Formats: sequence, C-alpha cells, structure tokens
Amino acid sequence: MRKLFTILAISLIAFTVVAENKGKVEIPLRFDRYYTYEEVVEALKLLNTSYPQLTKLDLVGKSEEGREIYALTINNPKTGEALSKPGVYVDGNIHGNEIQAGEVCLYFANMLLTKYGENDKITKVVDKNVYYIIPVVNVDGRAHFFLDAQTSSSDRSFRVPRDDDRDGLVDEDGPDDLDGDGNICMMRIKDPLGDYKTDPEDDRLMIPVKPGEKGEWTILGQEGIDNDKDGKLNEDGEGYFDANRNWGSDWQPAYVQNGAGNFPLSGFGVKAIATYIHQRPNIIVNFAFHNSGGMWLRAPSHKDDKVDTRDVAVYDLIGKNALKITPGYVYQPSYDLYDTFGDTDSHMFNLEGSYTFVGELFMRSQETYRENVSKPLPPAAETESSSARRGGNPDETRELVKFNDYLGLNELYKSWKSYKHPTYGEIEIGGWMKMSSRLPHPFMLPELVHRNAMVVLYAAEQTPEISLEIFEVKEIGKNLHQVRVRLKNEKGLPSMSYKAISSKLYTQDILKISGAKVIASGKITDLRNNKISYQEHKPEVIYTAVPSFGYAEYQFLVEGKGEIAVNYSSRKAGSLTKTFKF
Ligand SMILES: [Ca+2]
Ligand SMILES: [Ca+2]
Ligand SMILES: [Ca+2]
Ligand SMILES: [Ca+2]
Ligand SMILES: [Zn+2]
Repeated sequence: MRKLFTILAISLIAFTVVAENKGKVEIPLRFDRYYTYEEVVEALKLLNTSYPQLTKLDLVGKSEEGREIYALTINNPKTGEALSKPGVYVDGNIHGNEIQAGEVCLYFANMLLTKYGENDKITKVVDKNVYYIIPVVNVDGRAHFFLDAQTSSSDRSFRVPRDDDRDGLVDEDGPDDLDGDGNICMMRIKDPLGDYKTDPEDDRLMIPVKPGEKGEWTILGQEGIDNDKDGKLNEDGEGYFDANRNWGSDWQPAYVQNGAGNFPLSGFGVKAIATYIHQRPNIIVNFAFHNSGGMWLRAPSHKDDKVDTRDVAVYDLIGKNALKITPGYVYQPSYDLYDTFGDTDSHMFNLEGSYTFVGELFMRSQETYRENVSKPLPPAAETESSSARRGGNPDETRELVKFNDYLGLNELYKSWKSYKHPTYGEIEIGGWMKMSSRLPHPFMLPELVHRNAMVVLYAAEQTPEISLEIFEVKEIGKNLHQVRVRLKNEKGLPSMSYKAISSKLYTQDILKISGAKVIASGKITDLRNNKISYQEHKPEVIYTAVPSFGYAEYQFLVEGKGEIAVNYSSRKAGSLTKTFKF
C-alpha cells in the first residue's frame, strides 16, 4: 500500500514538473510554439537579464487595460552610444490576432543576442547599429487572443469600446462560444432552400448549389446568440478601433477611414510608441509585422501620396531581395493592396524620415497536401466563385482540410456538430478554428520567423556606412589651402531619404571644418574638370546627404596654419571627424 502511495507521489511530482516545463521560457527562446502575452514579457525580461551589456528594456507605455508595452534595445556600448548609430526599428502584433508578428520580433532579438560573438555577420550588424524591438504593440489584443474564444480574424482592435450599431450600448453583442471549445466557428442550419450542399468529396465541407439545384444548408454566420435581444446576432462585438489607422500622417476620421479614433494618435499604445520613436531620431529603417498573405508593403499607403523615384530605388533594393528570402511573397506599394490613412508606413516615412516596410507574414498556400508542391493545383472544374482567392475554390478547400488531417493534427478544422440554439433550434457548429488560416501551424513557425527576420537583417546590413576622407590638401596661395573631402557610403540606405530632404523634415547632415578660417566652400560637381559650385553664404557649414552606394565631394578654402578638423554629423548615419596638419 505504501509502495503504491510512493509511486503515486512520484508520478504526481513528475507530472507537475512536465506541466511546468511546458510553458517555461528559456534562453535561447523556442519558436515551435506561440508565446502568450505574459510569456513574451518574460522572454524580453530574460533576454535583458541574460545580455545585460547589450540590452536595455524600456517600458514604453501601458495599454487601455493596463498591460505593459515593452521595447528591447540592443546596442553594444563599446562601439558607441545608441543615438550615435543608425537605428533599426522592428515591431509587430499591432493587430491583436496577428501573433506570429510578435514571434518574428522575438526571434530577431534572440538571433542577434545568442549569435553575437559567434557569427561574424551577426557580430558586425550588432556592433554597427542599434535595434529597437517592440514585439507586441497591441498587448491587450494578444492577451485576449489567447484567453478568449476567437476566430482567426477577431480581436484585432485596441480595447477602446465602440457602439458599432449606435444603439447607445457598447460592445453589447459579440460572438459567443456556444460549445465552449475556445473557438468562434460558424453556424449552419439544415435548409432545402439553402445556398449550399454537402461536398460529395468531403462531407465536412460545403459547396454552393447550382442554379435550380436543391439546397441543403444555410450559413447563419459566426457562433453566437442575440445577447441584447434586438433581433440581430453579434452586431456589436469588441472594439473596433484599428491602431494601424491612427498614426499621425494623413490621418482621416472614422467616416472616411474605418477604425480611426477621435483624433490622430488615439489609443494609448500608438501615442506611446509614436513618442518613443520620435525620441529616437536615428531610426533609419522600420519594420512593422502583420499577418497575412505574404507581402512586403512600402510607402505610400494611398495613391495621392507620391514617393520620389530615388526613394523607390532604395525601397526596391530591400524589397526585391526580400522576395528571394521569402519565396512566394509579393513586394508592392501599400496602396496596391488598398488605400489606407493613418497607418505606420506613412507616419514613419513622411514624418520621421525612415524607410518603412510592412511585412504581411504567412501564405496559406503553404498548407499543402500534394505530391508536387511546385505544381499548382488544376483549376477547379466549376468555379461559381470566380474569386481566385485560395480557399475560394472547392479543390483548394479540400486540400486545406487534408492538410489539417495529415499535417495539422486536427488542430485547424472543427467538424460540424449539432447544437440546440435558443433562436434557431437544431443547428450545427463547425469550421476553421482560431489558430488556423492566418497563422502557420507551430511546426512551420521556425522557418517563417527565420526567413522574415533575415529580411530585417539584410536591411540592417544596408544601413549607411559612411567614410570621411580628406583626399587632397594643396597650398594655393600665401596662407591659403585648398582642402578636398569625400564622403562615401558603402551601403544601400542613403544617410537621408529624399523625402526628408525635399520636405525639410529635419536639419540635413552637416560637414564643417574647424581650426582654421573657412573662406569659401562648395560641392565639387566635376572633379576632373575642376568644377566647384561655391556656396554664397556661410562657407563654414555645408548641408549635405550621402547617397546610396555613392559619394559626395566638397572643397574648402581655408586660411591659417596648424591643425584642422573636418567633421561630418548626421541624424541617422552617425558622425565622423578627421584631422589634418599643415
Ligand atoms: Ca451597440
Ligand atoms: Ca466554439
Ligand atoms: Ca443583438
Ligand atoms: Ca452574441
Ligand atoms: Zn495587421
């Protein structure tokens, strides 16, 4: 009896240990599962305490429900102060349901820190730049996506209540998890007049009936009841406040842009992060991760906003390489998807002068169950829905369900089950579950986070690397020297965007000489033919910018003797000083 008791006690301890390990956050971080909001915070704290020399953890702000929004800074102080280096900013999960965006950010941070000093590529980019990483912008959204019953597309909003149907009540009738499985699925009812019938090839699916054909099912919409008894089902759910329609550039009210708040920078997190970014003017490239569809989107975000072709060329350098790093993705201006106002890309590009990409993570077309994945599916025999969208034709839906069966461990699709509904009577509940459709199954997550983080790494490698060279000093008269200086950029991001220069967003880069009196200065427009475009005023200061993979040459005429110092300083590309004695 005692022996049995001991065995029981030991197995109880063993069980407890296993249960605790399941959710344990350790360094290096794991990417074969999704982290809850609390685990993301724990992961950031662990990265910070494990790499105290290289990291700093800042509380950026608190959300509407009081959750903490953290930013992890990665900087090597031995190679300079954070603000003196090009800044690479990465965030994700501004839409609460788009959780793998947070994982990409965490993976990027984890990769930089765990491989620093071991991998030359990583060591070089860590030493060169500073990184600002906010894995979860919509902290309440992420928390509720895990905690509550959801669809794969719900819980995007900041927790700012809104009366969607203008009945004086807010968020009074959202979907309801009738069968208590943690998912908001679909409801259907038997109906000979319905638009759908059971798919003869897979009885879990439905296909549209042909004209004249007898129907079998009517789809009733998302799982739920009429909570406020107004005769409408699920007409006013949580939110809807879209944090990515509330940034400062080209903001528009909600009757123009759905999701907007009452004024620009509405939403605690947006205001806090906009302030955080503005206080770090060295940021030169931004990434904001979302799901889904497999896209790299760049500014501008609506058609009336134009981007200078020279800035497009800079975007193209990163965007076109990104296409090869993430095969299947498309790269396009944001407005090609649809026009938006008040989103991240416009704000960062138009107001802060940094190149900004939105990464739409994951392509559902990767959920294959097919012998030859490079061979596209044959076109559906009958395409009532002319929509080419994946899942819009029956063959694709059948394949997705088989992916659920043979690769997805039945964690993606719920077979229809009967349910007694208070209004509709006998119905069935089933369909795609919360962790499907827009999210890769955890077995696919490691590749997704790596490929997308590598695009950020490539952009980080392309931040400006400026050299300053005094390439000629010549005595041209009594006590008068001609000093020629070259600023050269080895990388693809210019020291300033053309947008920032043309819109006068901030003071341009400055080149100046100290230690002697500058009589004249100007840009060398043709070195071989000795052509200089002299400045009419203030010869001691030259306002400049160093182009992508290019250089700029300047001439100064200086009076005096001794040591001169040539100094270059840039808001986003660092600063340099060279001295010369004559
Ligand atoms: Ca309402
Ligand atoms: Ca349910
Ligand atoms: Ca209702
Ligand atoms: Ca409801
Ligand atoms: Zn999104």
